Amino acid sequence: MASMESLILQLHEISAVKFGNFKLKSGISSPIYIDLRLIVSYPSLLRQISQSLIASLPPHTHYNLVCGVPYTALPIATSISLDHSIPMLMRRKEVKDYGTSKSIEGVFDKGQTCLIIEDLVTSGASVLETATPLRAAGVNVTDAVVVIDREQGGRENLEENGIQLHALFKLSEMVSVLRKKGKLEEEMEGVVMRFLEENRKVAVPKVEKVIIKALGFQERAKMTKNPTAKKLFEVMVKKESNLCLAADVGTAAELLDIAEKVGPEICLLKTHVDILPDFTPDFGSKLRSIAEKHNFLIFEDRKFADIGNTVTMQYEGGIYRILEWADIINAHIISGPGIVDGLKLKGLPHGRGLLLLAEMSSAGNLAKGDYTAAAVKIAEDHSDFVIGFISVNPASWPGPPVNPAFIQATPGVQMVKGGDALGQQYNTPYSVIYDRGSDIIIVGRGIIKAANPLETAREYRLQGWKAYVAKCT
Ligand code: S5P
Repeated sequence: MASMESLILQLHEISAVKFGNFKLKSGISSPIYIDLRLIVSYPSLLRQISQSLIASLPPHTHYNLVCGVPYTALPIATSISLDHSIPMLMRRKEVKDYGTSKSIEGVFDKGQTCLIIEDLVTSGASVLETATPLRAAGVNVTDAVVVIDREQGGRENLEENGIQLHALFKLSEMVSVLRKKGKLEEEMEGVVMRFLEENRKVAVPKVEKVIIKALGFQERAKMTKNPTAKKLFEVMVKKESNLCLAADVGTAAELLDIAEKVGPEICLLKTHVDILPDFTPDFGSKLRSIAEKHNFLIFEDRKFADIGNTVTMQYEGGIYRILEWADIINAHIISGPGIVDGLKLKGLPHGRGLLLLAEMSSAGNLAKGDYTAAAVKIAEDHSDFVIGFISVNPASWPGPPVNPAFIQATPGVQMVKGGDALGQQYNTPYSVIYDRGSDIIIVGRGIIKAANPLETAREYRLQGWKAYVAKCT
């Protein structure tokens, strides 16, 4: 197998790497230009690159099809296909309205997994342009392999869309090899490295929201770093339920009673433990045994809002000892990221998860715009502990799509749109899940005030699940 150094030198030798001032597809000017189209004229190098690409994949990488991003990667994909006897697919570049079968050439079955081959990744947009019609046709796309990673956000953008990027080498590695071998002046090396530093992140086009919507809970369970989030995704799939019951009843006894009744229908049970006049220290263990029996998780809607140091005590101590029994808690971000650090200090060692209030359901609330964006940023910075958001309309959030590892849970849900006398606003399960892009419906009075809570919970579960399934197909 050719070494990375040898490949880089050969690419330099054929002038596939140039230094100067160039305009890239993404619109930015670059002091370095890489043109791998040239490798079709050097069959030995083409073969060495193709073989090295496959050798660079982690051993567990699963795929039974390959597809090159047109046009530069087509010969590379062909070479891989021939060398490894892996069937190839081709995406037609000319077909703009993806989703029609005509955009993919080749034979495949739904559920097969396709490895995307690309020459160069900047923002990751080209890989996504190929992944989108493949996914729309029912082919899984989990990995992409690329000759050169320009290190400008492509890896992160692809990861957010459920694609792991593998690169033969990074642009910075290429530059330092060329410098070491005397092929690049020190000054130019500095210019290129500065450019890389200044252009770390290139945003990806918005169209990819479509992919996120289509991603199922099963796939998303694999993307999260948090064990509680993983479990929640798995419970949802197993029980075909994205229903969270807001168990806002008058006493602990009633709460345990409704948890026992409605347990089979829900993935999550939300408590406000401080409203229970008959709370006793064994409440947590009683609720946990019901949760284990019916396979749901427990979410204490404590809405922590203080500074980091205070919330550590509120989370662990007092009479409620929330840390002991609640799988999930939530917090406002009004006090800044320190609140997450504080809660994480206690929660992470127990494998617990945190939802951030990115939006609220009540009329006239202030959680919008920059505040919502700040919640997303804090969540990204703490994705080991933050498992998602309390949100109302995540589909309308500006900026790049939110990482699908995050779970969106939405309160203010009833069978008919409306509200209560104190500012609560309701949307229907279908609109919350399908139109507004949420994952979980949080339903309180819609169920607990119903004549038959069990039957009503079942109805909410079916409606919520139907909307989720519709969104994935
Ligand atoms: O913005 C919010 C956030 C939450 S967690 N709006 C909300 O209504 N909630 C909670 O969801 C609220 O505290 C209550 O427990 C539940 C909604 O209850 P319902 O009876 O209106 O369905």
